[in-house]
Amino acid sequence: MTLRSIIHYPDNRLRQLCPEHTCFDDSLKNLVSDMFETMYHEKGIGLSAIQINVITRVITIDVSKEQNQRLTLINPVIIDRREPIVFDEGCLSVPGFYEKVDRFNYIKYEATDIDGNKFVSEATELLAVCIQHEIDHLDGKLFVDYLSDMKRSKIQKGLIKQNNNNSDIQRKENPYIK
Ligand code: QAP
Ligand code: CO
Repeated sequence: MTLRSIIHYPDNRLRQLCPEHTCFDDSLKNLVSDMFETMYHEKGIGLSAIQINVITRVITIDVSKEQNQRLTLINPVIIDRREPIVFDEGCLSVPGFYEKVDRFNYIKYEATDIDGNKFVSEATELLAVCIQHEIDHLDGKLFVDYLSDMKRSKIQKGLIKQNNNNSDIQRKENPYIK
């Protein structure tokens, strides 16, 4: 188990279209275990592999209060959606910002589990919204894309400031930042 670092908006690496995941082996189990560890550590309810710079269609979710109901979705596809709702969303890649987004309150979806078995399931409310949000990540999409230009640029400005202030990587690699 290893904590991985999360890529923050507006990093362009979050804009890639992730290809289907094809290999159901120990390296997948290792990836999923690192994703849960990182997600719990950062107090998240959902994480997509692309957020830790692994470009493949793998998602980890746990929306339970006790943080003990792990859901791993590989190559998930929504096959039915009903009941539009507006949901106040955040994202581990957009830390500190929350905005209302149009989603669906019910989805039916298919996915593959960690052992490579395909299944169909349904979700409502927070879990349904979380799955919609995470599948967007796999297509290079972020919740900020649904916002007005003004709201999005305010968030972008705030995060660029944050990233410059607290990034050890930038400090080490960029001699111009003191
Ligand atoms: C996506 O988001 C989601 O800003 C998962 O400072 C969010 O886990 C789906 C988080 C809401 C449905 C509804 C965000 C943690 C976690 C932050 C997350 C932060 C710390 C976000
Ligand atoms: Co997110």
